[in-house]
Amino acid sequence: MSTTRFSSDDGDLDKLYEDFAREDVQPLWTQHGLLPATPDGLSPFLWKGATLRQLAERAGDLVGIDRGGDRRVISLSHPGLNGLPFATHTLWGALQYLKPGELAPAHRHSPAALRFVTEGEGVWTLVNGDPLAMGPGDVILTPSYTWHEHHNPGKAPMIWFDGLDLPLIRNLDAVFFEPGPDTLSPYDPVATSESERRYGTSGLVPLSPSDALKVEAPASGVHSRLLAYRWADTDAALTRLVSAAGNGYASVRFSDPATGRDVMPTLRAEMHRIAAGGKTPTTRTVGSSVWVVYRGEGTSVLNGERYDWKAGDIFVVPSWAAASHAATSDADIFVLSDGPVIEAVGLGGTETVAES
Ligand code: GTQ
Ligand code: FE2
Repeated sequence: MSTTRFSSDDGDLDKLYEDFAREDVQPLWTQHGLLPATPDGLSPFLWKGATLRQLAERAGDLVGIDRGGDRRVISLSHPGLNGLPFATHTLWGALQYLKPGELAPAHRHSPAALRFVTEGEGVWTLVNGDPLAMGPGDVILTPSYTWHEHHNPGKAPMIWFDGLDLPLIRNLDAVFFEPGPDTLSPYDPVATSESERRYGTSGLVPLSPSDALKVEAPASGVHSRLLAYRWADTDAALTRLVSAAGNGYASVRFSDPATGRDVMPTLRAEMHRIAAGGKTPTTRTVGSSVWVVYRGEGTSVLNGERYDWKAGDIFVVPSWAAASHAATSDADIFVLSDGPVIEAVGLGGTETVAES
């Protein structure tokens, strides 16, 4: 790659531009869009769930698990990102497909990940050996540097949403990766993981560390020690909140039970419920997000454009995009965002936009 050469009709200036390029420097005065008035890096975009599912199934027929990082994953590639396999500048969103009997073998890496199960069940994700059952609506964490493997001992293929901070960590050039053994770690398929047994009671955290979890302290605060958030709990919380709020919508943030902070330092996870006929105000937030429709149908208006969605669809809300969401049938939407990173650097913010 060579440095961009700018040009001018003025011969002396043009010669200067030529020398700039040869010496690998660039003038600021020729850069356009480097400092936009407000974030403008990306457009909203929506992928249809039915299409994604079909493509994942075809990959299941044609591609073994051994190709491509030991994962059969189809990543969302935002057309505004020049062919990169990224949903936004900071967020990876993907569908992972695992057939009966298959193992996506253990590995670990510096990028942090979570899984949101849109449908199906039967897969176990082992995190540092702790077996986490995966079922519809569950959120499963595989934090930075934790060993993780996915195993499908069931009879049906399973598909789920993967969210990672991979684009961010790549741009920070801080990706580390280590493969584990090819074979499955032995595990007991118990419905309640060690992580849930210890940290799964809201409002109560244990005082002593756990050898089984291979952690030094009960709660270091680096990432949540609770690694599975079950749909039954999320659903119950949203039901209570919607009735308490009385305006047809409510949202919850998945949090570290010991600190109340986000589940991981780079990733925020939320569930939004909008009852049939409900509509949220229009807001804009610094930082990008990926919205995974779990249930229901509706329409979002993003920077003035309509995006109709239903269960399985996934869409991107870019940084500072004006967004409102309305449901025509009871809707639940899982949201992954880079909010904790934006806030850590002091740039967080949300504002309500007046309705026109
Ligand atoms: O399941 O470990 O979508 O490492 C991307 C990278 C999933 C995984 C992805 C990964 C994984
Ligand atoms: Fe991984």
